[in-house]
Parts: sequence; structure tokens; C-alpha cells
Amino acid sequence: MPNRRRSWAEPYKIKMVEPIKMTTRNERLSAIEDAGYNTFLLRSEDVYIDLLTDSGTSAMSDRQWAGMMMGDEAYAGSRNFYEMEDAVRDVYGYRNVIPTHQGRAAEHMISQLLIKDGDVIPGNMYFTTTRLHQELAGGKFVDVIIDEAHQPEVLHPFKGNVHLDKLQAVIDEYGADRIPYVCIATSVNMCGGQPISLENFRAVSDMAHENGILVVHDMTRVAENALLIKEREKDYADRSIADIVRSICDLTDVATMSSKKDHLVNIGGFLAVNDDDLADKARNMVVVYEGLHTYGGMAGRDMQALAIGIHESIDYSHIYARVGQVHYLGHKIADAGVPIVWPIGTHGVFLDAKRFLPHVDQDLFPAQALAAEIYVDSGVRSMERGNVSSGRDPVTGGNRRPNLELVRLTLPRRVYTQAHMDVVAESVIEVWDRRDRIGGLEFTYEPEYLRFFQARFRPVPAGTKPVEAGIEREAVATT
Ligand code: P61
Repeated sequence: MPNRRRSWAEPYKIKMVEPIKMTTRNERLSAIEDAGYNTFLLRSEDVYIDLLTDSGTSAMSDRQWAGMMMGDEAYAGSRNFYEMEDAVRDVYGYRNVIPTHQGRAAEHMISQLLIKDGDVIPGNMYFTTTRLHQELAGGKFVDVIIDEAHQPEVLHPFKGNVHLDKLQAVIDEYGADRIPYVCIATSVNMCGGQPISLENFRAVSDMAHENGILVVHDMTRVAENALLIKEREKDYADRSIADIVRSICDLTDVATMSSKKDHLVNIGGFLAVNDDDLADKARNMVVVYEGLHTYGGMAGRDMQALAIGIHESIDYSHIYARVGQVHYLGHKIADAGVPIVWPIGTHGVFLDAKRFLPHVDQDLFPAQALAAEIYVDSGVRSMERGNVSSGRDPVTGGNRRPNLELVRLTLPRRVYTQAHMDVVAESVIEVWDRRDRIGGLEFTYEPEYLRFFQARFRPVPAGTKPVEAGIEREAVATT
């Protein structure tokens, strides 16, 4: 981040507060045991600082709340839908907008519409729901991100970039006919909120289009990616966030959006499509799964808040402070010697659990264990992003054991203060100081799909060897 001698301080003041419950260590010990050592299964009232996710957890502005009062709750043709459609067209330039209740519904539709059995979908690293929808539609995800993205300690300004030779190799191996689209995320979530550069995105888009392949943009955190382009990519320092965002979207044909992130709303999303025929097919589908094509699972008031959030998301002072807070926390943790993913990305600080707990075998889920330990220490809730999240290999049935074994401390937008960040950093450092005493976990329950959400575990002492048998598993999961 440039000019770091000047503060990133919040460009807003607090008008309403939500009290949070303070808990004792003993209360937290019993809460995490009840939750099967899975932070997703904690009750939020038992959490002090909730850094599980930035999804749907942001604070809306007074303008967004005012917009909520202007909800047009008509079944069909709500005024708020047209405001949302206008905002998407103005800011992103996509022609057709199909509203959905959140991002994965858009992923579901585009996967079902475009993927045939045996197809291959290259992308810049998997995301859990995105890959599952591709697989459920009969496709296979192939990772074409640069190698540096899988190496937490390696510095690279654009770890979200696609390795162009890898993409070419996938096209050569399978043929363009079997590749319905490449799926490119801005601010790549699973490797630390890492940006893709405009130069690389342009090259990917050219390569795909020359081969008649569509480009689908997972634009969940596109404004955050745009900030890092402004700060890190040559020639973009003087361009506005709006301008950079638009330049990214112009390279793509379709977008899936979880508005619960960039757009600062608690629920909502959309599928955006340039091609009119494809849009008609999506509108046909949305009425089956979500609701009418002018509300897609949202209330009118939600669409109004979303429309306002689109404009707020590209405000420079907002996005600078949002990412600035993440960097403040990241540096505070890293300065104490705690291993994190470098460079610090956009929406969270990612602890490197492999280097934090080198004595815990990856099949004993060090990141899961670390997230549980941090919760017990301070009531700070984080999320595992490693071997549990990655799931099982559909062919071998074994854990995927990804290179990245991470704990994500994700910052909701406009919710916590710098003092909260200090408490989080102190807790992580405290746990780091007694890391040798932390053991691993083993499954007691493993669900079939997206296992990390509902899995349960029990602790095993440090030094235990993993046993893969003897667990209560519903079926061998694919994801
Ligand atoms: C998150 F543990 N993200 O980061 P939906 N694409 C991208 C996302 O980040 C994303 C979706 C699509 C969440 C929520 C979440 O394994 C998990 O609105 C880049 O959540 O349906 C969501 O958007 C899906 C948490 C999702 C997870 C899946 O916390």
C-alpha cells in the first residue's frame, strides 16, 4: 500500500452500535466442544469478534438503510429491480442482470446452462461452491493459476494471475469444444484475496476469445482487486476504481456476483450476461430456482440496498480504508513473527498453519485446530481454508492435502475498529507463543458436500499419526 505513513482511518462515523457478549475461557472451551471444533457450528452469541467471513456481515450505510425503507415489494416489476439493473449496467457494463438470492445461485445457473458432461473448466484456483457447481453439472475444474499462488511465503504482486502456458496446455489437451468457459475470479479468495492484473486478465480474455471460449468473471470482490491494480500495476495509479472495475468487466462475457461482499449488503447477488439468448435461458431458469426474474429471491428493499452498495463499493476512500484495515491487522500479526500469506491481500489475513503448527500432520487438520484454539483464547472466530475445505479427491477418495493450509481472519466491512484489530493480533500472537502444545483433530462426522460447513471433530494430542479409517462418513465426498 502506498503512503503508509498516513492512516487508513475509517471514512465514516458510528451511528448505531450492537453490544457483543464477553465470555470466559471456560465458556469458550465448552462452546467449541459443543461445536465439534468447527467454528461454523458455534453460535454467534458465543463469539466476541467475528472474523469467520466478510460475506453478508458488513455494516450498511445510512443511505442503504434509507433505501430499505423505499422497498417496492411488488411481486413483479419492482422499481428496486430496475435501479439495481441500472447500477449494474452503469458501473460494470453487463447488459442483462438476473437477480439471485446470493452468489452460488448464479454459479448454479451458469454451470447448468453451459457445462456438458465431460467438459473442463479452467480457472484461477478453485472456490468451494464454484467448483462443486461445475462438478454437479458434469464438468471438471482445472487450476491454471500461477504456481506462486500456492506458495504462501512467495512475494508476487498479482498472485491471482493465470499461467498462460497452463491455460494453453488445457486448450491443447482437451480442445476448445470441451471448454465452455474459463472462470476467472478477481481477488482470489482461497489463496489470500490475491489480485489478478489487468494485463494478465487481458491476455486470458484474448486467448479464450481467439479459441471461441467464453470468459466468466467471479466478480465477488472486484472493487478490492481494482484497488490493488491501482496500487501495484504500472500505468493505473491515476485511474479511478470505477474505471479499473469497468476495464476488468469489459474483458468478460458473463459474471457471477455475491453482493454479500463488495456490495455491503447482508443478502443478494446476480448473474450478469452480455449475450441476450443466454440471458433468456437464465431468466427461464431463475423462475424455477429463485423467484421471478425481477426479484430472484430478494425483497425489493434488498435490491435497493444492493443498488446503492454497488456505487459505494467503488468509492476510493471506502475501499482504501477497507483494505487498509486488513493490512493494519496483517502487519501487526506478521511483525511478531507469525507466518502469514504474503503479500497481504484484500479481505482478510491468512495464517499459514503449516508453518504455525509444523508438528501437526495435514490429515490432522492443523488449520482447523488453530482456528479452534484462537477461538478458545479470545472468542475471535476465524475459518479453516485448507485440507478440510479442499475436500476429497473424487478419484482416490483421499483428502486433497492442498499446499495452502490456512486460517482466514476475514474482516467484515465497516464493522470493527482498530482496537478490535489489536485484540485479534494479540490473541494470535498469544497462541503462536504456545503453539508447541497444540495438537490436531480427527473427524467424528463428515458430510458429503462442502464438508467444512458441518463437519465435527475431536482433538488428538500433538504427535499423533493420522488414521483415515473408523470415522462416521456418509459417503466419500467429491468436494
Ligand atoms: C466467504 F466457507 N464466499 O468467502 P455466496 N465466489 C467467491 C466467494 O467468496 C463466495 C461465493 C462465490 C464466502 C461465503 C462462503 O466455502 C465457503 O453468496 C469468490 O456465499 O453463495 C462466497 O457466494 C459464493 C464461505 C462460501 C465458505 C463458501 O466467506
